Amino acid sequence: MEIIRYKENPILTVEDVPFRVNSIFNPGAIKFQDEYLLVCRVEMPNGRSSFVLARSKDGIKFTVENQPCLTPKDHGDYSKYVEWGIEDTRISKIEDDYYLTYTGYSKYMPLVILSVTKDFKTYKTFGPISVPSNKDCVILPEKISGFYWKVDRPSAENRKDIWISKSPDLIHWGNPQFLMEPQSGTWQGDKIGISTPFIKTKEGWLALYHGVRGFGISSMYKLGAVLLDLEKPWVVKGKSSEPILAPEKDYERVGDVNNVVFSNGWIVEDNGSVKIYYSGADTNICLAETSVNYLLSICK
Ligand code: BMA
Repeated sequence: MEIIRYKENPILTVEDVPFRVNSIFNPGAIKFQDEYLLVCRVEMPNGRSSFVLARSKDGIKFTVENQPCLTPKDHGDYSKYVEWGIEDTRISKIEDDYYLTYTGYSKYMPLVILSVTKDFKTYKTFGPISVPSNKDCVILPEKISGFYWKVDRPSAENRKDIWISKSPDLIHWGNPQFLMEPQSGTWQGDKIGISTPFIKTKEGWLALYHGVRGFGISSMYKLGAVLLDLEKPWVVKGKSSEPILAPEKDYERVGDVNNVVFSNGWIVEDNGSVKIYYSGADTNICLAETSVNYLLSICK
C-alpha cells in the first residue's frame, strides 16, 4: 500500500471547533485506552496557538473538546518562553507516561518544551529542554544503551539540520550528534525536520520527516520517511529519496500558508497499517493511510 488520502479529507476544520479559532492543524496523535486522541494546535483569534484535544472511536470521525487542554498560561514559571504560543506537539509513550514535546514560541524564538501527562486531563510541564532556535523534537519511546534519546532541529546560522542527543532522565540532555542535512537542489533543499514520533520495527526506528524547498518568498513542505538503526539511533540506515506526500489537493495547496503538508502525529495499527494525521496549508487536519512495510521498502 502506498499512501492513500482519505476520500473525505479534511477530517477536521475550524467548523468542528466549538469555540472561536482561526485554524486547527498539526496534531500529535496517540491511541489511549479505547480511543484515538489528537492533541491539535488551534490558532486563537489573537494569532497565538494553544492545544485542544479531539477524540474518536474509529480514527476518522473526531469530536473536538469545548476548551483548550493546554495553553501558554499553563506554563507557570516558564510562561515567558511560550508567550507567543505553543505549537506542533509530538507525543511519545514512555512506560506509563505520555511525553509531549512541542515548540514554545516567544521573543526568545522557538525552543522545545517538554510536558507530561498520564491521562490527557492534567499536564505537568518541565519547561524548555533546548535553547533557541530549536523545534521538531521527538523523544524515542524507550531507553537505548541506558539512555533516552531525542531527535530535534537546532538552527545554526543558515543551517537547518537534524541532530540527536541523549539523557539519563529526560530533562538533562547532552552528547549532541549530527544526524541528517537538507539535500541541495531537491525537494528537501533548504530545511528538514523530524515530523512524527519513531515507530519501532525489526529493521530500525521509522519516522516521517519534512523537507522544505524555498521558492522566492514562498516555500513548499513535503514529507519523506527515514529509518534509524535500532541499537545505534545516531546512524541513519536509509531514507526515501522522493517525497511520500506532497501538496497536490486544493486543501493542501491553499490556506493560511500555501503548499504545505505537515505532520507531527501518526498511529500504527496491530496489522501494520498506519494512519498519518497531517495538515494541509496550515489550515485543517487530514488523514492518509499507508503501511509500515511500504515505508520500510522506500527507505532502502
Ligand atoms: C514550520 C512550522 C509548522 C508549519 C510549517 C509550515 O516551520 O512552523 O508549524 O506547519 O512551518 O508553515
